[in-house]
Parts: sequence; structure tokens; C-alpha cells
Amino acid sequence: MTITDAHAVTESTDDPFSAEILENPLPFQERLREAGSVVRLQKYGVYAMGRYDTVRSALLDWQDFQSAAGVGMTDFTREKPWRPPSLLLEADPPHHDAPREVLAKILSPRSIRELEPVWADDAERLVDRLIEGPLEFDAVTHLAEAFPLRVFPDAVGLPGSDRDHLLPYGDHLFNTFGPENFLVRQGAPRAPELSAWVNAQCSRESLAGTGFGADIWAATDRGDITPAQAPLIVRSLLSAGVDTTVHAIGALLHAFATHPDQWKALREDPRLARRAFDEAIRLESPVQTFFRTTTQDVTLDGTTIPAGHKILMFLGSANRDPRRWERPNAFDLSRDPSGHVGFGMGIHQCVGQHVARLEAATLVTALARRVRTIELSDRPVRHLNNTLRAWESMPVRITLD
Ligand code: HEM
Ligand code: OVM
Repeated sequence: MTITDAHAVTESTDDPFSAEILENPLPFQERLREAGSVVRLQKYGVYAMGRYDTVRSALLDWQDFQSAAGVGMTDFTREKPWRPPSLLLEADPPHHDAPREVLAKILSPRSIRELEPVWADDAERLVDRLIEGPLEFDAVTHLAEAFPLRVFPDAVGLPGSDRDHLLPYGDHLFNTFGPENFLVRQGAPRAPELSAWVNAQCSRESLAGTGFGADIWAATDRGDITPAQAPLIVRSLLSAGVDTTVHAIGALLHAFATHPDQWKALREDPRLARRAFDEAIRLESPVQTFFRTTTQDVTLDGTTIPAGHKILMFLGSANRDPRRWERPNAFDLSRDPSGHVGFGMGIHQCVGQHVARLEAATLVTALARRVRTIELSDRPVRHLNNTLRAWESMPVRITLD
């Protein structure tokens, strides 16, 4: 990174959306944190934050750092978004309030408690079936993708077919939060078809009579939200609920496969499953970045971000900031990872986080019951995405008790 300080703002020539930095963002993120609280990315004319304190404060300050202009690089006040904006992610108060309240209730720890035995059972059956086959397999397809794609669409109430559209839809969506680069161009041809399919799943008639989808529609009967809002809120589940958990579980499995002592610790105390999941989220931050837009001039540590500018917040960098975390690069089940910003912070903090934790905990608990060791059998391969930190493949070898 070339750093110039002529205009009192540190400038960087790095492109965080280049294949090279997406492949391994850690060296760039360290440069970013060291360069200052706020840095301007020359290539895009946007600002960036990589330190824990700054990222956290900006996430909490929705008044100065709005979401309604989009949480990607596109400024919705100047350019038309590629799909109608999310009523949650891409909204500010007061519009954000009602959809958020409805979804928070539907996805609350209390409401999803009844899913626990169902998902625990699904996880047992998936693991049972898996270990009947070869003990060397791809952990991405057979675990990280297989489990969420089985349980989550069921919980929403999607009919059985075409569920494999969910992953490429989410992959493209998360790419579109970045610039229009090679990844967006790669996904663009299929986007209309995938988008039409997802939108079709959101109507009341397409959804099962029970599940998160039906619960959202039931909120229209009570007048908590309007019938026009319901399909877009269902769309939020289908947009945010699949790729995220797939890559989070991928991160967790990778962490265990490369830290056999931590796998042993988990097996000795399965109550560590949720902490392990959050530690993996902290370490790998499957959602790496989101943008905000300034609503007025904001001065931070002597740098003024003018009103109406985009700020790229590096959740992944904040989650490894040595100013906040001891041994930030270690996967360590003896630490308390709470306070990480992998689910965001403040009014937009992930409304699906309890669902994500339940998925991961039921899967990892089922694995821990049967699997003595898990290790990489070959080099894992990254899947590049403008927003997500992901694995394309992760060959593993397991042994059983
Ligand atoms: C919001 C990450 C799983 C639905 C967020 C945000 C992050 C995030 C960082 C904050 C966005 C912002 O501040 O602009 C993750 C990760 C997940 C995950 C890492 C998996 C480990 C899920 C699941 C669902 C979901 C399973 C659905 C069931 C949402 C929605 C929002 C959101 C609807 C927008 C909330 C709002 O703006 O009020 N998520 N998420 N997420 N997430 Fe998640
Ligand atoms: C939404 C949405 C889409 C992508 C991500 C997300 C991480 C939310 O449509 O509401 O949160």
C-alpha cells in the first residue's frame, strides 16, 4: 500500500476486491489497521475502516452511518439498485423498525427452540449416512453445504425442489455488494433467472402452512407489517440465511481440522460448540465487509469523511485487531469471543444469528459424538466472493471411535 498524507487523509492504492487480496486478505488488513482509523481507497474513492474500535463505533452510529443508501459500493441515491432494496439490511429507522421487530420475534431463541430436536435428529442422520461411506470426503459439499441446505429451507417452508438455486443466488448477491468486477460479471448471466426463482418462493401460496415464511405472512394478518412487505422479508431469509451459514460452518470445520487439540477439547466438553462457532466467526468472518454512507460530515481521529460518502467496514479486520484481541490469529476455545463484529453490531446486528448458532451447534455436536479425529487430506481451495470468506473445497479425512 502506498501511503500519502497530503490531504490529512491516508490514502491506499490497494484493491481489496482484487483476486489476490480476496485470496488472502490478512496482509492487506494489517496494513489498513496500521495506516490509521480511516483510510481512503484511491481506486474506488471510498473510505475504509479496519480497527475494532472504529468499526464498532460506526456500526453503532446508524444516524451518521446510514444503510438506506445501500450497504454495498453502489449509492442507491445515485444509481438504481439491481434488486428492490431489503426492508431490513438496506433500510434505516423508522422504516427498518417494523420488519426488524417481526423477524426478531420469529427468529428469537425462544421461537426456534422447537427446531432444536428436529435439527439435532437431522444432523445425526446426516452424520450416520456420511460415515457409512468413504472416510475421506469434501467437507464443503458433504457437511457445510449439505446440512444448511437440508434444514434451513425446511424451516422457512420452501417446497422441495430447486433448493440448489439458493447458494448461487446468495453468492451473486454478496458479490454485488462489491464493485462491478470479474466476480459480478461472472455471476450476472444467471442473476435474472435466480432472482425470479427466489422472488417466486416468497408468495404466501408458495410457502408451507408452517415455518418462518408462514410466520412472516401471519404478521400481515395482525397488521404488524403490510402484505406488500411480507415477500421482501421472506426474501431476506433466502438471501442472508444460506451462504452465510454454509461458509460459517466451513470456517468452523477448517478450524477444527487444523487445530486437533481444539477438536479434542470440544469432544471432551460438547457444551463448547457454540463458543467454538463464535470463535470461528471471529477468526474467519464469513461476512467480511459491509458499507455504510455518511449522512453528514463525520470527523474521526482528525480525518473528515464528507457527507454522502461510502465507508467500507472491515468486520474481518476488526475481528483480528490486536488492539482488541490477544493472539488474534489463534483459534482458541478458552477465549471469550463475544464482542466480535462478525454478526455486525447495533440495530442491524444479524437477526438470524440464533438460527445460525443452532445449525452449527447441532451439526458439530452430532459430529463430535462419532468422529475422533478430523484432518485435511489435501489443500483446501478458496472460493472468492466480494463479501464472503469461503471455501470451494476442503478435502478431509476422519477417524471414528
Ligand atoms: C444481518 C452476518 C446468518 C439474516 C447481518 C449482518 C451481518 C450478518 C454481519 C449485519 C449487516 C449490517 O450491519 O449491515 C451473518 C453471518 C451468518 C448469518 C456471519 C452466519 C454465520 C444469518 C441467517 C439469517 C440471517 C441464518 C436468516 C435466518 C440476516 C438479516 C440481516 C442480517 C435479515 C439484516 C438485519 C437488519 O438489517 O436488521 N448478518 N448472518 N443471517 N442477517 Fe445475518
Ligand atoms: C437481506 C440481506 C441480504 C444479504 C445479507 C443480509 C447479512 C441481509 O436481503 O435482507 O444480511
